[in-house]
Amino acid sequence: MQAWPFPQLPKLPGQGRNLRVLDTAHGGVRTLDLGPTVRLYACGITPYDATHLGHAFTYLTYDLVQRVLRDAGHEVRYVQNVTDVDDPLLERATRDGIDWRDLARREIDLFRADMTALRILPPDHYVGVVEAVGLIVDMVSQLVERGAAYSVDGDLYFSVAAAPDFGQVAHLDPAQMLVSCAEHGGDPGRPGKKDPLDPLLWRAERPGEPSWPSPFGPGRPGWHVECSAIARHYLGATIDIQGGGSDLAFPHHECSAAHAEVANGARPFARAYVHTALVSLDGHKMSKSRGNLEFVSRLLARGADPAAIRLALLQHHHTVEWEWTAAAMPAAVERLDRWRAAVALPSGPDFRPVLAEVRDRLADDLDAPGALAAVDAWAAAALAAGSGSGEADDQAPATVRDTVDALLGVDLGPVLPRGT
Ligand code: 5CA
Ligand code: ZN
Repeated sequence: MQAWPFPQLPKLPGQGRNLRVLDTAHGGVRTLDLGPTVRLYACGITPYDATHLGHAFTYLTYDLVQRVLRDAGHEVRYVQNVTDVDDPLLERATRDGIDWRDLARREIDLFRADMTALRILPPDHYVGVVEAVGLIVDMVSQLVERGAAYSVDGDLYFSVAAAPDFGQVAHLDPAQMLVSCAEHGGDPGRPGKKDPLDPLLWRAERPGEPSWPSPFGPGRPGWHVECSAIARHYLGATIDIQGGGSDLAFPHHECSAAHAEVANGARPFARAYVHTALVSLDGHKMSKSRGNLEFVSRLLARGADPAAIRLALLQHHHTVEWEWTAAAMPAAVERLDRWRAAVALPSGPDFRPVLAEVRDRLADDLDAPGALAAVDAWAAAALAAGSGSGEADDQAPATVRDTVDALLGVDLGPVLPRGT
């Protein structure tokens, strides 16, 4: 399906550093060993409700990853899926009395509009499960051939015992795995399974549910295998970075990796697993199922500047959980005003230290708060000096504006013609 438009990306002087990032599977921050082309996969939305700020924070993480990688001279191939058929989507459509396809279409359109407003770099391939059923059936068939699948009353399950590295993504102990499995769409208590953790690969047709033909009978894909199959088709058997919110580490990324590794015969599935910490509201993780949400579209409808929403998110490190509060927007607007005023000056302090610092901060595990502090310091110095500083550089405002645009994705507005 169609993604959303690619925003402008100014070219900056010089080149950025290699990315160091917290890799969940490795258990620490490390410099990624990347080739000229980096293959990135981020798990996309289940389109049954509008984009909340938690989703936006997660997609901002992979936007920053791409900006840092591109600035360091890499080409990025980026794929994102859409879980456009799954239990929560079907349940919501039934509850609201609308067709599940119409619900998905409406929410995907809204997501695209939100991503465009926030200037999130789009994927090269934006792929819905419905359009990828053939790829998914191929992967499930291979898992069946490899003896890694079995049937429980017609539903196909993957045997985690077939995956030697199962557990190496999230590093949970067995009791934690069971809890997390039950909380995230698994069915550890279902009788007839070989291991309570075995995930569903193919769900046999139920009355009133959408289904597709397959060699294992009509039905629909299980959740985890959609990402393994889509990633393999568009990026190959081994990818560089698998991303998503930290709620996806287990069981989703663990199981997607296990499916891919057994089907492809290549380990590991992803060289690094980058997870975004969850955003809360009213003391709980923002979630569609709980309903404690603040939507990007609602903020925009109330007249919020999308650049200010982006700044409000950038104020947080992607590995630290945080809570959205009403104070976030006024603070971001105030910062945005300061930055806009500073880049509108005819000259300002040398741009090189701030460019170097923003690059270094972002390459160091996407330290967005550190990058904001560097721009704050430059803007404060520029505004304090006004236009009369003897040390001032008349290229600085434009280059800082480009730095903030290219690396942080924040649009500070057009360059004012000289003399205005
Ligand atoms: N379609 C699946 C992935 S294949 C899914 O998890 N969809 S989702 O709509 O529930 O979430 C979309 C993305 O937003 C996921 O990466 C998820 O981890 C992330 N996410 C969900 N809630 C939050 C939150 N409160 N804070 C940060 N990220 C979140
Ligand atoms: Zn996924």
